[in-house]
Amino acid sequence: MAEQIVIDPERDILGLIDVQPTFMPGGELPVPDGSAVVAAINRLLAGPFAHAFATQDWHPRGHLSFASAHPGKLPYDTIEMPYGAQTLWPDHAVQGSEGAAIHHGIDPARIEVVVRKGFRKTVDSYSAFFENDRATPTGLDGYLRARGFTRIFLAGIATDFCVGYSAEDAARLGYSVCVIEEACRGIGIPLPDGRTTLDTSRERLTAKGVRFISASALAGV
Ligand code: VGL
Ligand code: ZN
Repeated sequence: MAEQIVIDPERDILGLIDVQPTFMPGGELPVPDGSAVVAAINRLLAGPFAHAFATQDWHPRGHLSFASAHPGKLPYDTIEMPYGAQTLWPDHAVQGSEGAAIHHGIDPARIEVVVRKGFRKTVDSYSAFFENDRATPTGLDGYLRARGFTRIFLAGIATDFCVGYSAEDAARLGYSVCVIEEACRGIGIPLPDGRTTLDTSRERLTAKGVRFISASALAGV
């Protein structure tokens, strides 16, 4: 039998990244099959994890990651910001909008903290830990450390953006990190070399020690 991972309920936490209707079919920045994460996540929440955190992408109107804020630019174009390259997006996850809520189908019982990100108009924030300047903290690291968590299991949207950057930062901060494949969906922007952002993010993360696992590897799911 394949390796089974046994969850330690007091040291392991499930992180739900941007499980928001804005990123699902019918939303403003729809990720293919994005709604499928809801059922997969509820199975994890009903299973071995005792604790979960969630993130919410939470942008003010006119956020500088929106293509609409840059005349002549289109969604998925790239521009240079003071902190580096920034992909431009359709307007999405606007503070207080229905699409920015955590999907109402997610069982909220075990979500003990919600971290909002991307609320500064001039800086985007993909990661649950740092804004896209890779330096401004969201506070989540302090929270998780104070609670004694050492291993983070990630689920949500988008595998190649907010889940990926969260995983990378978590590994850099010293956590052991697993991405649960069935509980994530990605965008997959085509790149000039024929690969997509899903290919490059997986490669980058694997090199940093992040593991991509199946939910079936978790004992008790
Ligand atoms: C995301 C693009 C823009 C994500 C958020 O949740 O992956 N992607 N904002
Ligand atoms: Zn966003």
